[in-house]
Amino acid sequence: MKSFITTLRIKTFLVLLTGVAVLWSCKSENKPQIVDFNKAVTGEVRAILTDAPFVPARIEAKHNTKVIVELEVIEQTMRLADGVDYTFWTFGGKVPGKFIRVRQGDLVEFHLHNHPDNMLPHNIDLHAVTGPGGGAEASLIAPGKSAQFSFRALNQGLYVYHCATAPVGMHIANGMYGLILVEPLEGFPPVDHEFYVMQSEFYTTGKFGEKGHQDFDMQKALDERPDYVVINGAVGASAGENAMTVKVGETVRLFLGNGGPNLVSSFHVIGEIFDKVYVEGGTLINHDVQTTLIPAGGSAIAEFRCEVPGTLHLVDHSIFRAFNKGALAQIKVVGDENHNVFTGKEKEEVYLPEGSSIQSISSGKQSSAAEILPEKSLEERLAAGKILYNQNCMACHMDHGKGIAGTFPTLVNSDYLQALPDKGIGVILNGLQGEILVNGEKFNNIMPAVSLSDDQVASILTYIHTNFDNGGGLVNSAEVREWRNKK
Ligand code: HEC
Ligand SMILES: [Cu+2]
Repeated sequence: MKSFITTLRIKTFLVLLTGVAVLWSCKSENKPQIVDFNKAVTGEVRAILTDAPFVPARIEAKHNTKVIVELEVIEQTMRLADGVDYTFWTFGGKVPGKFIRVRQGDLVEFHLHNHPDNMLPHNIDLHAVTGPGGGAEASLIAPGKSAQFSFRALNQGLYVYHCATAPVGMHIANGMYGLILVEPLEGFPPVDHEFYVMQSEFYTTGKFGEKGHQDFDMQKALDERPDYVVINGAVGASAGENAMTVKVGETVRLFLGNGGPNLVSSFHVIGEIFDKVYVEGGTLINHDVQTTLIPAGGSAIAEFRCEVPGTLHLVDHSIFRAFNKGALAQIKVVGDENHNVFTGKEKEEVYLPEGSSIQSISSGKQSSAAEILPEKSLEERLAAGKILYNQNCMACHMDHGKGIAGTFPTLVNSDYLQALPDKGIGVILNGLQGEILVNGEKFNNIMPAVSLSDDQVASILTYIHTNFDNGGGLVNSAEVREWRNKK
């Protein structure tokens, strides 16, 4: 009896082992081609294409089919940022280009149209294509022409497509990229929302924010020094009024792409953790990810559930790109608070350990307070004051003295500052604490004393009074010296 059971166990074990081996061989390096491309597809559908941040619904047929894609290249001038225009070259009239959705095994009949008003020839290289140039040679056309080619979507994945007409870099830099999703025939698991989010850079003759029409700057592109790094084609394209919206408790799948042409994106969502990431847009799934890398000409798929309300910021965590070059989008999550997940600020209070008083910050390049320098002209004080402000004050009072509501008072047209008989010398040298009223807004916080020389205080105050709309006026170091001596 015992030996019978043992034999049975061994047999079961062997059967299991064979099963594992079969599975293993499917997963191994030489993954067999699971699409039988000699088998004809049945029926046909016309692909519905969408502009970012929207994603087309999946094709519902149970079997592989012929998917007809019609994509039109349009060269046109559009908004890059407020007051900034750019002549974009587009797949479908927007940047990024239209989102295309097919299934693994589908036959894609692709029609590329080059609008007759365009100036240049264009084509398309889809990374989802198995074939020369991803279709580039097969689709190269002059303005006023159409080209057709077909391909079988052999591999599952989220793929970038782009123009590959010489100079390739320039066609991509001007906006010619988008995403094509090849999903498994049975589809991805259902989620509440799917969004299309694609990063890219623009190289403009003018600096970031410089008004008017901007042209492409080849030298900046060669140097890989973009003025704009944007999500969905323009600064704020999917933020503010155009933010994506979802409800608390809903699940989100982001189809992420990076058109480049040069930079790699460290994609992060401030306030969320990706439950799942399809690494590089392929079939490998990673879990519990904070930041996922999206190569130029590559992709990723990220999924998460929104547990609490608030605004999520989608950024390239190469963070100057997000806050200074435009690489920021938003998802607004609306619904009820869940304090079991996140409480919000429970309280804020002054932190002054016993025996301590207002701290002082000493400036790095401090010249001795006693040192008497010759007085400077207004221009010299403004130039020096700007640099000193940025080093010593901007961290709290923000760029151009804007302040932060409720925490750091504004220095712009400040009635509090203008009413100070010492022009603000005391605030800088002594610090400030206790309740104050600035332009009608109450603050009760602590400003540490900033240790600076007479000359430096004079320059900062001259700058703040003149450039931040406080009535102007030169402050001399003699006044600061006098203030110190009186004390
Ligand atoms: C660590 C943060 C911090 C730094 C650095 C800082 N401040 Fe302040 N500042 C504050 C806070 C907080 C207040 C409000 C204090 C209160 O509530 O009583 C304030 C108040 C002021 C005020 C009066 C209110 C107003 O808006 O007119 C002036 C003027 C001022 N700061 C100037 C400066 C200047 C100039 C510098 C740089 C030399 C500087 N501050 C650096 C935090 C800071
Ligand atoms: Cu092109």
